[in-house]
Amino acid sequence: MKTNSRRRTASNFVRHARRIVPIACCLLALMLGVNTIDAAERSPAMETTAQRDARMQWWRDARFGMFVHWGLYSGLAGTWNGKAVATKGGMEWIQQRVGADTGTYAQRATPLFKPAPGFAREWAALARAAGCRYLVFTTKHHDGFALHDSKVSDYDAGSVLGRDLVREITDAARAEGLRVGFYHSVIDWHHDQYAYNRSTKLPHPLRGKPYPNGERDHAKYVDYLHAEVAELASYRPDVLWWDYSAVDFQGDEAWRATDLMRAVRVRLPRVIMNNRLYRIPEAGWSGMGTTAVVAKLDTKYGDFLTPEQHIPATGMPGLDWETCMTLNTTWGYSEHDHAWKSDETLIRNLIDIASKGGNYLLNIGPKGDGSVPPETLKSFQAIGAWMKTNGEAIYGTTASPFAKLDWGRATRKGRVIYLHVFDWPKDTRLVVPLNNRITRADLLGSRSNTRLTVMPGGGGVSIQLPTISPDPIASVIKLQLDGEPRVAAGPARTAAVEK
Ligand code: JFZ
Repeated sequence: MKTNSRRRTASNFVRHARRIVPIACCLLALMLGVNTIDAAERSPAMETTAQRDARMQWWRDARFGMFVHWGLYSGLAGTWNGKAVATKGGMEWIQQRVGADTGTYAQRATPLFKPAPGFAREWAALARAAGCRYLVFTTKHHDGFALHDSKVSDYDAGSVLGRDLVREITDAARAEGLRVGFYHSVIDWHHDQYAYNRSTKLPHPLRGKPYPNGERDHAKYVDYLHAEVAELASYRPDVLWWDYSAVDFQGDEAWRATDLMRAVRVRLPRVIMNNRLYRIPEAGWSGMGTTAVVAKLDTKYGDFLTPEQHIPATGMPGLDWETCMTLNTTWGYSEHDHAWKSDETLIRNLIDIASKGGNYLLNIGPKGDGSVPPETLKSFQAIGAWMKTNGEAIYGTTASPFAKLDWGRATRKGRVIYLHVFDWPKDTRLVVPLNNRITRADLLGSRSNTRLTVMPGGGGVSIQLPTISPDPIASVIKLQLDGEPRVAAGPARTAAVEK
């Protein structure tokens, strides 16, 4: 809801002091050789590796987060004029898909967006039960509808519903012990100064068409975006998940990105931000499209890379990355999309990502009333059941020391290696290419763990397994090593036996 901001008058003294004091402090700090500059003023370039590691620690340990796409589009559920817009693809784009202007879209969508009381507690409880350590949700998607109570917009939950949904979701997540991230779209299909024709690649319902209101002053939109983000910073999110830029419209030109990121960092020195205000190779992008990701990131462009709907084949050694993925094929709820991934796919994806040193941000698309579709509940509960037994093989782990294992994946925690067995060996002997002495081996189980026997053999060590695997999706063996893992070259294989 908009209010008139009071004009403040600053005396000359205050204005001068504002300029001189920070400069004087910096000079003094440099002269004394002491680091008195507040962490908040640091650019990522000034951060030491130790400081960065400390800031990233919780996120790296978490490994698994819940993504939520929810907004005006959720009530429409992929349906327009009583017909399915599509059975596949992102229905949070429905306004663009049907080419509707904001007025028409809002008129249809608003009556269907009816968040039930306490809806957010269901999301948070589900995230926690699934073993997620953080929740990232859409504070504003491309349609421009903001979920908080904004003073700079009337197209927001405060104005339309008399509610602050960002507050409700953030509080519910924190009550479950989850960290909170804000997905915020810098693309905006509602704002009347957003100059959509400056990109031929970013989506807009009117792209290619003349501006209905004459020339647009994009700088005004950017001011609005910055003001909106300043409002959101007061909720103290742990993550800002920007979305997104194009090769022909990105960074400072499109969003005054350097200022935007700096403003957030000054307010929230420990915030973690993604790389989507940019679309250049230095920020991890090789072009447009969801798979155009390069393993490169100068941290001034963001803290982590964001491969979308895919898992990088070999991970991205030395970099922080997070694969975001849908459960079916849409981010926002669609009643027409039934292409749900199996529990096996979801759990093995989580393991595969952890074995490559990344995070999994798995999306749910609640309905217009905030309720979670039953298929989604089932999937997250299945992941939760697996995590309850095997979570220690995910949280706080780092990438596998092995290039490839024929039967599954591995994760590591110092001198402990977790083997995630996808294909249980028929001869009940699992060969692991390690030259270490194994001081202890346990098969993780839902009731109790089982001690296993390990012998040298097969070009490494050979573990004697029970005939039946405890979990057909993935059973985990915990190996305690005598020291740092020493990977064996493995038995020589000919092309004929390579699978
Ligand atoms: C973006 C959004 O458009 C989408 O709705 C969802 O929020 C997802 C997580 O992020 O998806 C993209 C981003 C970039 C491209 C395509 C889809 N791209 O570069 O082609």
